Amino acid sequence: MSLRLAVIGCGYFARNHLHAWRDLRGEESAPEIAAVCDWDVARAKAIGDEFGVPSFSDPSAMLRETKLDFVDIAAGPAAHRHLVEMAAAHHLHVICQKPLAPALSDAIAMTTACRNAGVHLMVHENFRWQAPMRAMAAALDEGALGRPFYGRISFRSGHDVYHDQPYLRHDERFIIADLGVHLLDLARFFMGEVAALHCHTQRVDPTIHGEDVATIMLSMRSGGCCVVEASYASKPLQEYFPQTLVELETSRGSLRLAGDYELSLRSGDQVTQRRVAPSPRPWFKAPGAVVQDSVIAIQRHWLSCLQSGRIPETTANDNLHTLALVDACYRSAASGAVVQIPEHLEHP
Ligand code: NAD
Ligand code: 89V
Repeated sequence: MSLRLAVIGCGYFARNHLHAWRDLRGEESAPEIAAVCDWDVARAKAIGDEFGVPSFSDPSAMLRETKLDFVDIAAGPAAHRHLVEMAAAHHLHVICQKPLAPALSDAIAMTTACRNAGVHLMVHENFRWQAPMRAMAAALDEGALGRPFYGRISFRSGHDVYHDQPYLRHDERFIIADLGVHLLDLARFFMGEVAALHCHTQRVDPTIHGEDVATIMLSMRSGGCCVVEASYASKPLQEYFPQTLVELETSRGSLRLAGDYELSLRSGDQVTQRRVAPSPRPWFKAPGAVVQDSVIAIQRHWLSCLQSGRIPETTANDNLHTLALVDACYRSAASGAVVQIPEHLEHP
């Protein structure tokens, strides 16, 4: 069955969504892009013309006038709550970009609105869908490596991220809210839930408003620990933007994802190495291939869940645990204290 969707928000990242939906048309799920919408009329029209679909500048008019199964929200975080609640009022399922909302309380309200409307709400949390991350998770799932007791998840770059995303210069909460959210999700993906954390932040570039460096130490409920590092102020010897580097030590081995997708695995005394690079597509733009490829993977997952009735991996409900960590990081950075993470989130 082909599912009809509309993309709301036609800015920098939406192009990846649209290309991925278009490529997925060739697969069994065969989604149909029914419309696009951006309150910037020219932007909506340009992207609508490019992808051969009707464009709207008013989301509510689009939802009234278009037959849809779900909405794909690629607008900025400040618009997410309003748009998600509008889609839920039209009884439409929603996939929404990260961060789900600027504040945890908004994310909780959105989760509740979708649950009450009986629709699925999944967060477009794509880093865990990067090809090398799936390969690492598959190696852990095989069981021979045992459980991870130490992790290091590192994204340190000097790339000019402000060129494509100028709004990041103005965010009071910057690198943890925008990029850390991906890395904290990866930490949960590989190592489970967090019991406590400590976070140190810096603003190295004085011309931006928020923090551009964060170093986070997570104490996991399993007893393990994980260091999460994010920096846009680094001048690394080798620039790997937008690759995330990962090291995991487990009870019976170790895994290391180095630059250029080089994945090394030690299991017992055996060491193996392979390259897990994304498969190229004509619309990928260097150096973003690994991220663009993960957009296809997460959108494929969403379609397959909607069609089969399976629960997606990063439901809004699941993502509240990641957002609670984002919130805790800012509290820890402000106070200097270790912040305990409650096992159960208090929400209606
Ligand atoms: P952008 O500013 O380039 O584009 C957002 C667009 O949404 C703009 O064109 C704006 O006019 C439109 N918009 C905002 N509110 C709207 C509303 N209420 N109705 C209709 N249109 C509206 O931003 P971007 O860089 O494309 O980022 C969009 C989202 O994608 C953000 O949440 C960002 O964090 C996320 N993002 C995710 C990744 C990833 O890898 N997952 C990468 C980059 C950006
Ligand atoms: O994935 C993102 O959210 C992007 C980037 C990796 C550049 O920070 O904003």
